Amino acid sequence: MAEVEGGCELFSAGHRACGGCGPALAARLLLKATGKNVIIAAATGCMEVFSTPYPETAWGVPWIHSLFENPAAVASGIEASLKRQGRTEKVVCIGGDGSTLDIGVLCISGAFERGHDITYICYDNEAYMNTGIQRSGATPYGASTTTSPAGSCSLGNPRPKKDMPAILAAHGAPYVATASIAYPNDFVQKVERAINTPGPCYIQVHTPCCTGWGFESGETLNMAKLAIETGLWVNYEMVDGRVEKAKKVSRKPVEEYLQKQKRFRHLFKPARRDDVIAQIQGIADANAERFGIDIKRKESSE
Ligand SMILES: Cc1ncc(C[n+]2csc(CCOP(=O)(O)OP(=O)(O)O)c2C)c(N)n1
Ligand code: SF4
Repeated sequence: MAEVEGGCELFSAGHRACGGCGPALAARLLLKATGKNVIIAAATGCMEVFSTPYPETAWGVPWIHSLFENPAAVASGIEASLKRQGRTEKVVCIGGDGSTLDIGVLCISGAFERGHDITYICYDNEAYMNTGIQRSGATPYGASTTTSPAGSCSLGNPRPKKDMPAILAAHGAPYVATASIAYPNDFVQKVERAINTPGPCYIQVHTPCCTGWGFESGETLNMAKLAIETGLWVNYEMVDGRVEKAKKVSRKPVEEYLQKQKRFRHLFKPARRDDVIAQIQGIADANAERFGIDIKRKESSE
């Protein structure tokens, strides 16, 4: 692990993220994994805004921002140029879930189909946070956002999360993984593996947003951990399209996660919506089945 360079974090403190921001921690961990020999292509979004208010920057490595939908195209050009010059820098894209799962899909698909040697990191805070908490393709079923507001005619977001890892695995990506800031060493190791795997690689890291989800800023890591413990987020690796490793858990009921966040408050007040909570439990159960994450209790010998 590159850890720190000359006693300094490569992603420095003093940026303008909310206290307890999950994506800010992901950026710090990302640069611990890459070290200095990297060029970052960044999308528009919270991370770009809080980390690079001109003329300041928190990034202690070369960093370029263009348009919301563009980082994969920009990274493709950088990678092709570096290859031609015989240079060794790694090329890493970083974008939020709105940029990655919705608006940037065309450029990402093109970069992966062409086989560029890049690593794409999506920090998944499950909505378009920078512009005021609009739903994205990664917003979970039942969450209230400003464009899927819960009310008398709506139970919140009506669609499940889009399966972006599977979409990019289907492009022939040699390495695709999910990670969580609740398990920092695992995330760092996955970034190291991705940047050292030739070809286009993808990591989607779960990064709770205290402001958009509605929980206390000191609870960010607990929220990330609960997502995994309930099975609503699964940490796994896919090599050449096959799931190789998924983190096993003794699952908790999804309620323990939902009731701690304002975006799901309407499922508990003014009246409990057991039907919707059961549907969300069904999503966690399906995840557990698909990835085989349940730690089985020992059968009684009697
Ligand atoms: C093509 C385009 N559409 C919309 C915007 C406005 N915009 C800027 S940031 C942003 C939200 C970004 O959401 P996400 O990618 O999820 O990152 P987050 O803010 O959550 O970190 C939007 C919609 C834009 N800059 N460009
Ligand atoms: S709104 Fe969310 S993602 Fe944006 S800086 Fe605040 S905590 Fe971070």
